[in-house]
Amino acid sequence: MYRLHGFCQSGNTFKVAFLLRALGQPWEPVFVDFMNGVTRTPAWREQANAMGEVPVLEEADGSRMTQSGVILTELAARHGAFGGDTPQERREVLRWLFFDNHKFTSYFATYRFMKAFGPTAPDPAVMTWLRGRLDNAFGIVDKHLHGRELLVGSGPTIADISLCGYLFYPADESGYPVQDRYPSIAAWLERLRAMPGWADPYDILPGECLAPKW
Ligand SMILES: N[C@@H](CCC(=O)N[C@@H](CS)C(=O)NCC(=O)O)C(=O)O
Repeated sequence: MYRLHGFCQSGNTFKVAFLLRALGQPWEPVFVDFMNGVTRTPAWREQANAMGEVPVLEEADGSRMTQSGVILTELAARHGAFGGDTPQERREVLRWLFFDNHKFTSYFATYRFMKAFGPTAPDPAVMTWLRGRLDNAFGIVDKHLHGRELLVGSGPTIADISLCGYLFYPADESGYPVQDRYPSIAAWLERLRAMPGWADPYDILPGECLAPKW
């Protein structure tokens, strides 16, 4: 049984939960009180993840894996699905995982956090800068998905599962108009929503749903 440490607002945690469910692997969630600063405490960093981040995937023997891209890659290889069917596809999957971690999820998650959950009102200049980065990253993904069903190859992969991680949350959390501005991304999200294993993050991950603050 896998134990997935995280919280419901965490799209990075959702990525791992979605894959575990798609693989049909047994898992249970372990709540991490991120909003109250647990991941910043020395004790949590010592015991769970020195990088101070969730998700953390705990294995049956108590060992831990972190970084969603690493976890997704390892689970896909271990369970023989969603990793890409050929060496070329696997390299493409890795390419999208890097893009996601650097530019797609990271800017979107930061923008959404500041808009919905940050301790103080977001600085407009910072939000404007981040929005420019988002426009660039989302434009690239929308163009890539134009005329394609999925990011890589003909079946769903961990590239899809990684990039979609933050895009099933309520639109008012980020205020960024993904559905309206990016038709190919919107259609791709509908396809992923129909995949076995998909669920709303707030239905499967622990913690309280919070109203957007700003
Ligand atoms: N690249 C990491 C990012 C993980 C991440 O940023 N997680 C957030 C919560 S969703 C976090 O723990 N942030 C803590 C921080 O940035 O200090 C991954 O994909 O696992």
